[in-house]
Amino acid sequence: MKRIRNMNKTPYILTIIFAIKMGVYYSLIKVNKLEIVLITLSILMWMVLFRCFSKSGQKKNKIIFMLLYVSFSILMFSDVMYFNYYNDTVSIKQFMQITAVLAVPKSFIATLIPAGFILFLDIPVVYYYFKKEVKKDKCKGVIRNTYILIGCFSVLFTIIISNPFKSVGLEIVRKNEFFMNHINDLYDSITTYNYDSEIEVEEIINIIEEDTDIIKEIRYNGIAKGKNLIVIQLEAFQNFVINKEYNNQEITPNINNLIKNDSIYFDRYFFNVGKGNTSDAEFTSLNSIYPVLDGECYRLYGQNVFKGLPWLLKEEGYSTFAVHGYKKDFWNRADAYPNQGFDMFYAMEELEQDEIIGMGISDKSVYKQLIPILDDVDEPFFAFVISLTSHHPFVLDEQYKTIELLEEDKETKFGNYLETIRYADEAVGQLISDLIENDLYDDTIIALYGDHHGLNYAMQDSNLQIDEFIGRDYDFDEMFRIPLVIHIPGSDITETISTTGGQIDFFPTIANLMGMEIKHPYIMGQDLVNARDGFVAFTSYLGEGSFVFNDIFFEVSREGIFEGSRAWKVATNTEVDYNMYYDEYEKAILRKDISREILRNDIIRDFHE
Ligand code: GP9
Ligand code: MN
Repeated sequence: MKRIRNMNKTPYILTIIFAIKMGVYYSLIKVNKLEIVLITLSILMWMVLFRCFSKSGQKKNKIIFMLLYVSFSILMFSDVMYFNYYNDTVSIKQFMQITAVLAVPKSFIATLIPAGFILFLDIPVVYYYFKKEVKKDKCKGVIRNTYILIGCFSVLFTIIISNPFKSVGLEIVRKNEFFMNHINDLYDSITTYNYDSEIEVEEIINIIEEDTDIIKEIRYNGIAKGKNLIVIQLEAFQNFVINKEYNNQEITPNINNLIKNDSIYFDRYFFNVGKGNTSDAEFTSLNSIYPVLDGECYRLYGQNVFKGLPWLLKEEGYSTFAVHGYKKDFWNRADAYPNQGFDMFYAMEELEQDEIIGMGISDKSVYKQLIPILDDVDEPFFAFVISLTSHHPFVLDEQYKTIELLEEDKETKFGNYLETIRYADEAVGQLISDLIENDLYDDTIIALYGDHHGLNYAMQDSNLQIDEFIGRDYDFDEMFRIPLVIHIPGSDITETISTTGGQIDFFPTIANLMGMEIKHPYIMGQDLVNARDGFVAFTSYLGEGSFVFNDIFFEVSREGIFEGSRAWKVATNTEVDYNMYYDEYEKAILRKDISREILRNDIIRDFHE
C-alpha cells in the first residue's frame, strides 16, 4: 500500500491526459486508420518533450515547455478548424493567408467547431504536473536517458518522413501523426524554398501536346468576335440552384431566363481553386493554369508575366478592367492585376460606398456603378466583375430577402444561402436591364460562373437539407459543381453542353467563341464547346490526385495515396471501382506539377514581345 502511495503517478496521469487530447484531435480531423498507432506515437512524443524539459530542473525550462505546450495546442486547434473547412491540416506555407482569414471574421467564427476547445482544457493540469516534476529536480543520470530518447526519435522521424520502403502504413503516419505531419511540412517548405526545376520546358510542352485532342470540326469559332465581354464571377454560386424551384419559387429566375435565350449553359462545370479561393477562381479562369497548394497565385506569382484572357483581349485593342466591391489589396489583386493584363481596377476605394452588405459594397450597387464606367471606356471592352454579396456566412438584412423560406429552413445556413443567392441573381437581372436600357446589351457577350462552393460538404452543417432539396446524397461532386453560362445576344444559340469541364477551361472556351488564337502552349484546359472528353484536377478541399473525368469523380484517400481512394459517378452517388482510374490519378498529379513549374519558372514571360 505504502509503495503505491509513494509511487510517482505523474507519468500515468499524463499518459491518460495526452491519450485523451490526441484521441480528440484525431477524431476531429477525421483520421480513420491506425488511430491507436498515431495516438501512441504522439503520447511518446509528448512524454519525450515533458521529460527533456522537466528533468533538467531549470526554472526557465518551465516557461519554455509551457510555451511549447500552449503553441502546439493552438496548432492542433488550428488544424481542426482548417480541416473542418479545407479537409486538410494547416501548413506553414499558408501562414501568409492569416490576413485573408482575419479580413472575414464573421466567416471565420461561423466555421468554428466548439469541440475544438477541448484541446485547451488539459493545459492547467499539465502545468500542475510539470511544476511538480521540476521541483523534484532529480536531473543527474536522467539526462543521458533523455539524449538516448531524443536520438531514437530522430531516427524514427527520419525513417517515417523519408519512407524508404514506400510503405502505406508509414505514409499514413507521416501524413496524420501530429508531430510527423508538421515536421514533414516544415521540411517540405524548406526544400520547396530551395527548389530546383524538376521538369524541363520541352518536356512540359511535349506532355501538353501529347494530351491535346485534335478536333476536326470547330463549332462556334469566332461567333462573338469583336464583341464586348463582361465576365461576372459569382461569389459562392453552386449549380444545384439553377433551373430549380424551392417552395414553389424559382431561386434564380434571372439566370434561368438568360439560359433560355441565346446562351450556352455548361451544366457539368467544376471549380478548381487552390488556397486562394475567389482569387484562384479568377486566376485559373483567366489563364487556364492550375493554382497551387502553397497559397494564392496572385501573391506567390503576382509578379510573373502572363498571357491570359485580359492580355489577349488587350492585344486585340480591348479596354480591359476589373471591378470588385472590396478592398483593392485583398488577395493582392491591386499588385497582380496589371500583370494579368488589366488596365484599370475599380475596387471599393474607387467606387461609391453607398450600400454595404456583409463584407463590402452590395452587388446591385456595384453593377449600377458599372454602367457609367462602360459608357465611358473605349469599345470594345472587357469588364471582369467579381461579385461579393453572396459571401459566406450569407447574412442579409430583412429588406433584401425576397425568397419565402420554409419554416424549417429559416435561420439556417442553407436558408440564408438561398436568400443571398436569390439576391445575387436579382442583381444580375438588374444589370441585364440596365445594359439594355443603355444600349450596351446587343454588342456584349456576358459570361457568368460561380467562383467556388457556398455550402461545404465536409462541414456537414447543411447536408441533410441539400440532400432533401436535390433528391440524393450531397457529396463533393455536387459541392464542386458551379454553373457557367455564356450569353451571346442575337446568336440564336440556346444549348446545354454537358461535357465535363471547369474553370481551367474558361480561357480556351471564350477564346474560341471570340475567334482568338492563344499565342503560347501553356494551357491546361480545353475549349469546352468542342472537347470530347473532360478532365479537371482539384487542389483545395480534396487531396492532390483528385479529379473529375467525364462522369467519374475521384477523391484521393485521406492519406493522399492511391490505395483507399474513392470513385463514383457524378450526380448519382453510384460507387465505382477506383482501381480503374490510376492513369487519370497520375494525370491529375502531372497536370498540377506542370502548372507549378510554369509558375515557378515564370515561363510565359518568354512569350511577351
Ligand atoms: C474578397 C472576396 C472574397 O475580395 O473576393 O474572397 P473569398 O473569401 O471568397 O475567397
Ligand atoms: Mn469567393
